Amino acid sequence: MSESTFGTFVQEPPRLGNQYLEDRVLRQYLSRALPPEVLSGIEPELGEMGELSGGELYDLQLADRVNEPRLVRFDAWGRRVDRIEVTEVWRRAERLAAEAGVVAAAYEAKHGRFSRIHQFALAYLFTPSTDIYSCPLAMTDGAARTLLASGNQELIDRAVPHLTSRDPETFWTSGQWMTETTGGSDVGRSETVARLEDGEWRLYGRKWFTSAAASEMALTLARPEGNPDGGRGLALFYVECRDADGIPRGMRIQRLKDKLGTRKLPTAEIELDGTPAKLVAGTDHGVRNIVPMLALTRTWNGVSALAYMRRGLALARDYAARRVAFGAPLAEKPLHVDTLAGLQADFEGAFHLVFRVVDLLGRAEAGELDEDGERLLRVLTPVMKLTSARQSVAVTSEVVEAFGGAGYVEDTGIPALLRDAQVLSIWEGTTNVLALDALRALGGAEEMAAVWRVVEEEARRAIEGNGAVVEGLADPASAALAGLESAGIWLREAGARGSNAGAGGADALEAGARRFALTVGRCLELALLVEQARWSAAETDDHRPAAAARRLAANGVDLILAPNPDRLEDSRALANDLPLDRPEPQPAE
Ligand code: MFK
Repeated sequence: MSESTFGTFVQEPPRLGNQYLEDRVLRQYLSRALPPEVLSGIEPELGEMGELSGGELYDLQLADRVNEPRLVRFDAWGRRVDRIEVTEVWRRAERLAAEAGVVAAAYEAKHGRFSRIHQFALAYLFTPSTDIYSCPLAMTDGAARTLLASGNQELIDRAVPHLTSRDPETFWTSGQWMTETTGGSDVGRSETVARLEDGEWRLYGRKWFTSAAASEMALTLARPEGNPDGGRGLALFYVECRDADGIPRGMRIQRLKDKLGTRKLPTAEIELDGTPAKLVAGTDHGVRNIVPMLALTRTWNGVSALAYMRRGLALARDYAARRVAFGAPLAEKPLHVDTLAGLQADFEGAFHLVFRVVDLLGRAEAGELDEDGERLLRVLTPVMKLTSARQSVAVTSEVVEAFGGAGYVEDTGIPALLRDAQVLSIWEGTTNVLALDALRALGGAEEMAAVWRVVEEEARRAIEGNGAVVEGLADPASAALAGLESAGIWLREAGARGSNAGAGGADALEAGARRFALTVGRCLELALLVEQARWSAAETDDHRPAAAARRLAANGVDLILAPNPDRLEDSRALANDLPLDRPEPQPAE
């Protein structure tokens, strides 16, 4: 049979090179943020990780695409084993993560206050080619930090050397079991109880979303019998999940979740039925005691949000150079160019906000952050997490579209980017819960002004820097400051009304929290991008960060709508589709 002469065109797929060497944004940031001797010390590792990420690991990821983790409940002879079999990428990722020190680098602290930048640069390169293996690593990092903060020497000696090991044979990952059927956000409603039986704590309850359920240990919350309701009545517990034969200790894995994305990540429902556990830090205040873990996992979330944006844009950019339509490569088509430029600007802004938090975290851990720095880190952590996560979902959605129909087809590997990014705005606190956390971080009426001053000073520091003027940065700089000013006005006015809960003031404060937090996030992104743009223009004669700043300003950074009590009524009517009273006639101006 002769070959068909129809349909002979075959599109070349997008390709990736060394993901460190090709990443201008990361490399320029590191050149600015790190002393030259630190940069030259870590560059070989970053180059190796970049090579793996764009080469062998990426190929393996595509080849392993259809495999998913499996729960094996029984062995051949009927013994309940509840074993989770993970995918080939995960097995490779676990060894690589240990050997490359993707968690360990932060705890070895070879580079002092720059150690977190070192670690998270590795994590950022590792993440997009390892099928969300960053999830167990994030929780592992968070567990190590939480145990260290607890001062519980027995548990520190027992677990931290495993969590921070570079030896794959001794490396452990940790779970973080918080979510129950009663609430993923309102953790204080947890129903799991802890009973002291023969001098040992045992847990009884059901954990409804336990990510990376194949981990060796977990930190979890349970209510010691007799404790009051709410988060204060919970205690933080340490659990070693399996015995020497690999059988779960006093628990059953009921099933793995069938999720929209992160399908390589075994997320389980676990029934705790007498699980042996140890108290980490007293018999109450469990929510407060797990906070160090949340701060770390939220930072990992931001870094992962960047990693997904960067991977999507790298693929879309390469594809645009190969794909011809209407007589020219997409890379030459003005509308496609305009679309990619808008996405790149959002990515660059997010990059600098996330890495500013990483930088502050490293300084805090090295004991080099003053009180204002601590305030800034506290408030920027939720702001960074929620802003970058929303951007990652938006950017990866556009990346799918940038491939046309091919982006919608599974075996290109593109749809998984969007599906996996979608979780980033949900787990570790949804956008709305984190917006409320940002308000919590701003403190009560007295403290608010002091914390807000620190946020404004951060923007001014970034924008004004050494005072060097760079052509073309005046407009983005004023857009960032004007947006923050409008956020500050909102905060003062809504904050004042918020203290008057009887007049619906508290509702108005809560209703505006998301717009407020996103405005703060985007304005700080722009200010920090201006800072990078000034440095890049002066030190490397590279004017692309300045172009990104101009474009981010044009994308829009101010989402505040003037606080207006009537809007609450509008929202209630719209959200619940309820009748709305005719508005009172407004007096003529
Ligand atoms: C790739 C990246 C991977 C990331 C890993 C993904 C793994 C996925 C696993 C999960 O998703 S685990 C589930 C994650 N769940 C959450 O993040 C819960 C979201 N909900 C919240 O964050 C709520 O705001 C919270 C549970 C904290 C509310 O609980 P409560 O009991 O109503 O808290 P409350 O009373 O407001 O605060 C208790 C204490 O903690 C207070 O301190 P005090 O006791 O001293 O007064 C708070 O100030 C403090 N606190 C709360 N949040 C804080 C905080 N302190 C510092 N930072 C925070 N963020």
